[in-house]
Amino acid sequence: MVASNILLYFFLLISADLTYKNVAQAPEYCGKKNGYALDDKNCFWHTEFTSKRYILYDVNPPEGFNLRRDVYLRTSIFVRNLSEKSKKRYQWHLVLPPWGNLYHWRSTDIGPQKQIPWSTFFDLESLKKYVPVIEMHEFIKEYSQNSKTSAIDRVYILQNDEKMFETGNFDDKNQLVNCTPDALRKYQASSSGNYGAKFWGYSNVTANEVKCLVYHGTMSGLEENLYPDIYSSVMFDHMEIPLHDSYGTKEFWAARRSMRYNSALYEIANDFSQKYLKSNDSRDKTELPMDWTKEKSKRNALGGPYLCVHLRRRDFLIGRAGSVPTIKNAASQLSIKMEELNLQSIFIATDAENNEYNELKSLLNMYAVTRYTPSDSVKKLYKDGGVAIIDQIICSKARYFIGTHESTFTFRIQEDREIMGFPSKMTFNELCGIEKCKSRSSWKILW
Ligand SMILES: Nc1nc2c(ncn2[C@@H]2O[C@H](COP(=O)(O)OP(=O)(O)O)[C@@H](O)[C@H]2O)c(=O)[nH]1
Ligand SMILES: *[C@@H]1O[C@H](CO)[C@@H](O)[C@H](O)[C@H]1NC(C)=O
Ligand SMILES: *[C@@H]1O[C@H](CO)[C@@H](O)[C@H](O)[C@H]1NC(C)=O
Ligand SMILES: *[C@@H]1O[C@H](CO)[C@@H](O)[C@H](O)[C@H]1NC(C)=O
Ligand SMILES: [Mg+2]
Repeated sequence: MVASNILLYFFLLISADLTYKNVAQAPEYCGKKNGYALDDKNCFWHTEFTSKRYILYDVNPPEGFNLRRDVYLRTSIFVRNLSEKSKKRYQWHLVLPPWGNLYHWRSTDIGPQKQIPWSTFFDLESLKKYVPVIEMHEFIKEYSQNSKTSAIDRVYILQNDEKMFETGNFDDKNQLVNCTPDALRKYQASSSGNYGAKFWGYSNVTANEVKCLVYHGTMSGLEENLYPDIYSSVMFDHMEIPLHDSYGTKEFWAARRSMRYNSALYEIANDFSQKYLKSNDSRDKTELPMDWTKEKSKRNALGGPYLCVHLRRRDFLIGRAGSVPTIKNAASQLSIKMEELNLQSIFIATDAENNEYNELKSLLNMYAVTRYTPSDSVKKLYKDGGVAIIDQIICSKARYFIGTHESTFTFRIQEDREIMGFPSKMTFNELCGIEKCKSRSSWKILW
């Protein structure tokens, strides 16, 4: 075995693509003990010749875009911590799960909305200043090493502790359990014994092992499941389950500040608000340095001369009927605010049906009411996800923002306004629902 390993080592060394960096100094033996032949090529290559380690993750399918952004934050803080702790022994990389098939992405005239890379929505260079991230398509290329598939070493399907409420034991939990057929459905084993075929719809991504893990606790507790001497790639499904270690801390806000959008989306939003909302970054004091690490604490943002409302409808009308207003009631709340602020212009970000939007617009006909409607080419390029971000950017630069109770779409706008330095009272406002106004959260930025 050892002899064949050494031969294999020389073979790989000679044939190695020299652009592949981080080659380890000397081969020892492959540490894998879970049913791998010691000269397994993947094992040998991944764990012995490179210090690169990869964390992949996915989120419960029904979750929306803006909650997924929060799961990214938790995960990015976790991976950055791993890098710092491992002191260069391993180079941890966070693989960005492609975007696709979200419930709210309803447009059918722009082709399938799946396997969308993060660069469509976010600025990868900004993300990389916080933690090393790579897109899924880059991972596949890099990790397959000329073979036809990329096999993730181990996948954990995280599961809630269903018994927690019965037993009243709320201690942290990190326990392997047998997978039920239901949990495994997404990971059907193929004839070759590998799991796969359903990772974001990529037929060339598989997994060597799939484990079910009952988990209760914060992100940092996942570390004990990584075994970086054995595995070079570990994926966690249902990554929405582990909680923030440090919600609202400086660390949280640094990660959040690194989530700049694709610069093309800022340009589209700025063109629109210059044209229709008399907005101008330098006059409105909403400019930020190009590099988020150079940002400084401030509270003097003024914002363009318009009010933005995020009026969340659709599923909120059913699931949270009490905390959203009727259109008539929304109009009256908005008019009162407009008087108070002495503004003429309202920007409406909404997922409402056209008839509701038109009703609102006619009830507010004493003001200039606008919304953003994308051109065909913007929709084709940036999809429903990009159009929603354009709405968020425009709202983030309004003089006054008023959102919808418990909407993560609203929360992300509030965070962007905190980063830009608005006085908090111009940001943390919500429409009152049919029931009385609920108390609202205001998570202020820390520097
Ligand atoms: N363009 C646009 N889309 C919206 C708006 N409000 C909601 N949506 C869409 O509906 C989704 C709402 O889901 P999510 O992001 O989970 O936010 P939440 O459900 O409000 O917490 C967004 O991601 C958008 O796709 C809006 O004001 N403008
Ligand atoms: C990151 O490290 C800090 C400092 O050690 C710790 O307080 C925090 O809980 C860690 N967070 C995560 C997500 O690992
Ligand atoms: C993996 O599959 C995708 C399409 O599903 C394809 O675009 C990509 O080139 C494939 N990559 C490799 C390394 O085979
Ligand atoms: C924005 O405002 C600044 C300062 O008032 C001014 O110098 C600049 O020309 C304005 N830009 C546009 C595009 O109107
Ligand atoms: Mg949602």
